[in-house]
Amino acid sequence: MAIKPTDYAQFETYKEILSQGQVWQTVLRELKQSASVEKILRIINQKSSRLFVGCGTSFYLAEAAATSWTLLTGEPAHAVPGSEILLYPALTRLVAADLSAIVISRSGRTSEAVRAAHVLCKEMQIPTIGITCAEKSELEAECDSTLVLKAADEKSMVMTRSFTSMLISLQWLAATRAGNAKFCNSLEAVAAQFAPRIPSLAEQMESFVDRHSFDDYVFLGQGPFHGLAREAALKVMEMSCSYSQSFHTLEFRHGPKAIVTSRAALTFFLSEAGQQAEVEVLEEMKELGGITIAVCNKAGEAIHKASDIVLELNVPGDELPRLAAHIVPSQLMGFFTGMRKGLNPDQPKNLTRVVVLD
Ligand code: F1P
Repeated sequence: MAIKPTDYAQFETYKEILSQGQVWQTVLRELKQSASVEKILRIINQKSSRLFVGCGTSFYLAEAAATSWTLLTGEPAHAVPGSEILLYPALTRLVAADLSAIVISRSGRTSEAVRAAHVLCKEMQIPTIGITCAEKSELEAECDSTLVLKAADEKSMVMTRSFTSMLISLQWLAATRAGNAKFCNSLEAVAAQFAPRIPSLAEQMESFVDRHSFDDYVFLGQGPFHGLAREAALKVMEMSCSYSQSFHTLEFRHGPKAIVTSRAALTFFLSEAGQQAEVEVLEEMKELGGITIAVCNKAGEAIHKASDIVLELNVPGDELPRLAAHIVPSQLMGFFTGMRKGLNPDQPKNLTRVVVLD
């Protein structure tokens, strides 16, 4: 039985995806008024390099935040999953003297994230802050200070607005650290301008998903878009139980393109910095017979010609402040693909909201 668009509103995941522009505005307003921001920046600034840590979506968020941090501040930053800190502590201990750490967890309860925060903060004496959407969490108890984004919390199992909200908050912190007030204003402008765009992106994606059927999903992005590509692959995997992978865009030529057929959905996160080189890959994959999906701010003729669908954000200004908005079409792809397969994206198979280990 066909589902009417109004019926989607009964799904928490759908409501949370659509709420993103509004929630970002609240999160940014609260950040500006937050009493803890000054302390958090003082802790982060004690050292010269940053380590971002998380699990699952929060790890891909760590990757996007680390690249954003370096681009905004010029400071070295990298990301690892919480498990790396636990299983290979020597890799972090070697560079610990220069590090401050940012541990990310929506729930603040994921065992690997909480234990990683403990090892970093209490055992390695690395200045450590947490970022979460939950109040009074186990994570908070292990960190020197914690930023809590209550407005971004979710009922859903799958992380959508918590991912984007924590990403823009970390970009906001980096820009504040760099004294870049213009960037902070741009984040607010993006939140306001993108909010009314989401329903039309949803309509576009719903109709695309209805008209296609795929065996493989691939997500491609470079620089700050690579973390987004990994998160996009996870969204489609979690919500639709589909086989889904991610690569750096130009890496796709080096072997992975072997899977390209008309049953492979290839999503390109097109940056402005690397667009010419990325569009060349897009054109080649179209030639090979893949179904191509372009996510970009504004598409020119070449992108339209080489794409089966173009999802334009249409938000004026620089690229980095609108980074988070680029993930929304893939969140919608995961949701509609899951619905079309008869799954309930609010209750993904085999998943729990938090992975808590004994
Ligand atoms: C992280 C996470 C989610 C994933 C799954 C289990 O949670 O790995 O990304 O979708 O539901 O939890 P958190 O540490 O950010 O709360």
